[in-house]
Amino acid sequence: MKTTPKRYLVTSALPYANGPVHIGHLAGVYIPADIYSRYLRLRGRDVVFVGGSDEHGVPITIKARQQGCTPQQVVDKYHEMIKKSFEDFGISFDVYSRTSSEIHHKTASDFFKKLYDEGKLVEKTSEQYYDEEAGQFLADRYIVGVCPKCGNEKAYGDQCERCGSTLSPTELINPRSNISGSKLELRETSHWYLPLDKYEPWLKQWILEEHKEWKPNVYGQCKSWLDGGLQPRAVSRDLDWGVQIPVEGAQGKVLYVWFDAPIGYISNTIERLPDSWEKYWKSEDTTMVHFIGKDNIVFHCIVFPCMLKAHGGFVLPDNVPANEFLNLENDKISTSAGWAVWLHEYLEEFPGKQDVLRYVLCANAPETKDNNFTWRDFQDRNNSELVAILGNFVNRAMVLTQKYFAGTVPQPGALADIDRETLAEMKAVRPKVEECLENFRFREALREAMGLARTGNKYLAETEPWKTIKTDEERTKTILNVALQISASLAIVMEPFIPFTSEKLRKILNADSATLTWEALGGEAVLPVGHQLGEPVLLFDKVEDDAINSQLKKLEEAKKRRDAQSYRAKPQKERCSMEDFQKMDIRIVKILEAEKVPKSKNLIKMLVDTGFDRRTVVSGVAEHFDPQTLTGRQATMLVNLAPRTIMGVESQGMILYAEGCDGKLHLVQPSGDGEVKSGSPLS
Ligand code: B3M
Ligand code: ZN
Repeated sequence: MKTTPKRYLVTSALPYANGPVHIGHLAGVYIPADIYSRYLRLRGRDVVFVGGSDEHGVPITIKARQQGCTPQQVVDKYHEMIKKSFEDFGISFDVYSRTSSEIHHKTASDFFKKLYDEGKLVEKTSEQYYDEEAGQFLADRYIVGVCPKCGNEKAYGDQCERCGSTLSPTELINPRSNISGSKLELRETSHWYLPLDKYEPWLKQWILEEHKEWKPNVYGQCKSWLDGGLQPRAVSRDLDWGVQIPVEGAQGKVLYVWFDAPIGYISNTIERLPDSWEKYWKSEDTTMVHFIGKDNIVFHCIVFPCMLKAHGGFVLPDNVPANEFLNLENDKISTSAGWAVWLHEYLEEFPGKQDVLRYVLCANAPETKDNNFTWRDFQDRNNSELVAILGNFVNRAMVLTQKYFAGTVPQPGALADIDRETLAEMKAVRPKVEECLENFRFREALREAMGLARTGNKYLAETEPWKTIKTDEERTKTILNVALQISASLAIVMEPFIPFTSEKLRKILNADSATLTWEALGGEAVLPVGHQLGEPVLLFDKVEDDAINSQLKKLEEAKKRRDAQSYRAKPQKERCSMEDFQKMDIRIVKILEAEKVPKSKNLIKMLVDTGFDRRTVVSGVAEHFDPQTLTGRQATMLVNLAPRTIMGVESQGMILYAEGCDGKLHLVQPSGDGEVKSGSPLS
């Protein structure tokens, strides 16, 4: 008798709808969640894979203010954009909805109301900073002031980024609003708190004793939170964007975004399955798994479970396989600094190559530690793994069968040792991949799956059917039969990881997913003898250097913009008198010739037209300019500087340069209407 299939509720963090999604999101959360869900479905399990946009919270209101539109307009724009990116990358959500939906507002509001009515929340009054100009209380992040520890003038209400200290807004000296810039006043306000401290003994038992199998990074973070002792957490905010608090006298207060967002998992399930959602959320035999990034661990392992426990009747997560972070070219991915690879841009630049990114991000997933995405690695993995191993193997098997046996699966004869060994390796793939996937080891699972393509490649290289065909047609039939069975197994095992390729491969093999089932994986006769194959087309193509260089160039430009954003002007020098200034004769000049001073490292010798004479100046700027690019250009020069001899050349004056954000020097030139002639003085 078959056991009842298990039921799975797979959730993936709801991205904030205040910007597009990038490779960090995909690698950390959505690819593993999608692989897992696809795998479960292939195994015939009952799965609901839930996603959606997180549309509340202060950052969205700030973005709306900056862009001069409403928060709803902000989330409408990004929700659509994010949803499309996920669809484009084959993230197979059963539902992708949003927290501004009516059903979510109702679900979250009812959830709060139940806790409130049952006295599970504590009401407390405290003083918080209020920005009169913006007409709102400010979240810690939006308060800036002087750090009491290091004197940094731009420390935030929760942290000083210069010295790293954790702060509270009231510790800041001279606090100001980061929104309006105005001074702040302390005002009394009351909020509802979830008394996490009361749940501490239960959490310790549930996590530290009963979930020792959780990933070490997740378990470790929970342990350190629990060891540090939990405090009550406010679940409401003074804000006009979010889920209204359903209590009389609570006008102008909404649920804290981290209270309503995880309830979004429930609302979205209700939206998709209005009649059967409870089966998933409320029966003990549901396995619930939350896919998240490491910054969300406390909310999913501590806060949300306490909310569910306080409410009662809901299942708790069985596992929270949180990932670490993905860096980009050795730097932290940052939306605000533009240091990211956005999914929609990737698809414009690499159309049809979703699977290449899926493959690279899974092969390199930040499962146990922060990891790094580099464009060179992307190119390498595409060219030397996808093209050279997987694509090449399938193509050889197909093309040879086409050539020798008119594209039909040949009848195998007696098996040689190498055939038996190879088939045994093929058979061993399924249990290995299953074991990895059941335990959230996605990189290793992909490596095992890819191992089958390596096995296939090696098999063809050793059996050389292109040679045997000349002397032994029967042997060739056996070899190609084995190679085609391996290709069929590859189509099956690759489906969770690179589903677009898997589909392409099914077409090439002219076999559908009713034949290529998970149970068939590793089978020796999945493609029956005489089966007519489809047309061989290449699964992957090479990524050329040009494409990679242009991505690197794009990042280089982003870096320049980022440097410009974070540029801080140096403090002013000591004061000088008008007299001091008037001693200096500064003129617009024209550079007539420029060349490097022989044997010097950094000197350029220039002949300049000052308007009243021609003379030689020397500047130590060879690392900033190619001399040729200076010729013919206007510049600014201190003409009455006492001459100096540098490396045997007399310099009669000094050209002035402006320093760019990146430290590079620029000529200072007149701009505006009309011509400024050589010799024109600065005044
Ligand atoms: N939106 C934070 C994040 O994107 C938050 C996740 C909510 S999951 C319920 O990192
Ligand atoms: Zn500081």
